[in-house]
Amino acid sequence: MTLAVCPGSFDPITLGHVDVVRRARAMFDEVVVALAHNPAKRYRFDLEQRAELARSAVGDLEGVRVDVVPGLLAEYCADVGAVAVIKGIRGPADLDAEHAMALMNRHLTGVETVFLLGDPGLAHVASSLVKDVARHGGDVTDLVPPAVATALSSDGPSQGE
Ligand code: COD
Repeated sequence: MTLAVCPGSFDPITLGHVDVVRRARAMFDEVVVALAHNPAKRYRFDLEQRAELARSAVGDLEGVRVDVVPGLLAEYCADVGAVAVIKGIRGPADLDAEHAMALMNRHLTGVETVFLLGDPGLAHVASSLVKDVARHGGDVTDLVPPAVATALSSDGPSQGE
């Protein structure tokens, strides 16, 4: 049984994230969509909201579950017996940011990172841009799962990034 972890902020989960999760599931027996803390971000949705939106997006996928990382991602991966961290790469900027994290995670516990090139048709889909479009009244229904589109349209004033 092989288990992989797809970590992220998921603030909120987008169709770009879901595409990576689906493709990871095609390669591993089990996939955990793992909400972890990124200290560089201020979240619009709190942890429970982000987890709930992620569950609504991937809950129907067999072998996929949602969990919360309480601390270091590398330690979480060791605890759950993950063979790999999966990261989606939209372009060079993503790879640049992910490179050091992958090396650090391997340094910490030996966990390897597998990079999946994002679907080019979803390369423009970023949680931050989706929030900005929704904040200004734009249509995000073809960028995010339905529950996320609803949450973005009914959500209160933004707390920033
Ligand atoms: N297509 C393909 N991939 C995509 C797309 C898309 N349209 N959109 C996003 N992605 C990818 C991103 O490139 C990233 O790989 C992943 O999806 C998650 O993205 P985000 O933005 O939701 O999440 P991040 O980048 O904020 O997540 C950072 C973590 C929370 C994973 C990181 O900070 C972390 O590991 N924190 C835990 C504490 C820790 O261990 N720190 C030490 C790290 S070395």
